[in-house]
Amino acid sequence: MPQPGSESIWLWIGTAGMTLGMLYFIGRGWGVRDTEQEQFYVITIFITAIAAASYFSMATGFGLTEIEVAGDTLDIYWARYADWLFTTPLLLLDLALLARVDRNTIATLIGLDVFMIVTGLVGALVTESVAFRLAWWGISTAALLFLLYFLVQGLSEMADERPAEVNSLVSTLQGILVVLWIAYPIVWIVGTEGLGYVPLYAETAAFMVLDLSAKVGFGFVLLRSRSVLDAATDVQPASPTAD
Ligand code: RET
Repeated sequence: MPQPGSESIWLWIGTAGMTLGMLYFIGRGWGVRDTEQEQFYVITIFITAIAAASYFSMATGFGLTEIEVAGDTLDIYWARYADWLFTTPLLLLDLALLARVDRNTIATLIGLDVFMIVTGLVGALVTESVAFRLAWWGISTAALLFLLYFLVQGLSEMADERPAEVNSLVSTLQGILVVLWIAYPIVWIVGTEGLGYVPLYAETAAFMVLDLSAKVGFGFVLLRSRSVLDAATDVQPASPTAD
């Protein structure tokens, strides 16, 4: 089994950050009794738990493999994709449930998301040629762009029907998600999986910062305000004259 190099420092920081995030969300969710609110805690706790396990597997070398491409040896952290395969649909579900988007939109988003991660993994593991790797990156990035388009469109359709403070939380989370998710294919293409402009050490640091922001940062913003979650899970549709 190949062992991580000096980049393991970032993987250990990732393990610690995800674990602390998970414990924080467990602590915050402890007293919550409302079943609809509980689902946001359960989803967000699972997101950080899966990521903590994935980071631990990468830091200890289990989540790492080596491949040969055009005479070069590449270190591929495959465990990232295993993590993302489960956690990115859960992140979308968090946001979709908050905005109460319809089932078809949720299914479309999750379908595109799984397609994006699986084609990204294929791109990372292809050994025949660099051109084929880049082609898979293009396929995966196309899926991401469709996903973001349907997300923004689906959320804006729901916007009018939700209380104002819920709308504002949804749009903050949407902004965080769009900006962070677009950075992933950029790090991949400039990093060791793609064109190799950025070494593995810096790439691992960049993914760690992105992962912590997209999971712990996102979860923190989502679960920070009880009153907004109360409004989001209120069965009464909001009316502008209610108070
Ligand atoms: C890959 C491969 C290259 C093309 C694209 C990718 C997109 C990855 C994304 C990952 C998001 C991860 C999150 C993790 C949370 O911690 C797979 C790098 C488009 C969008 C949000």
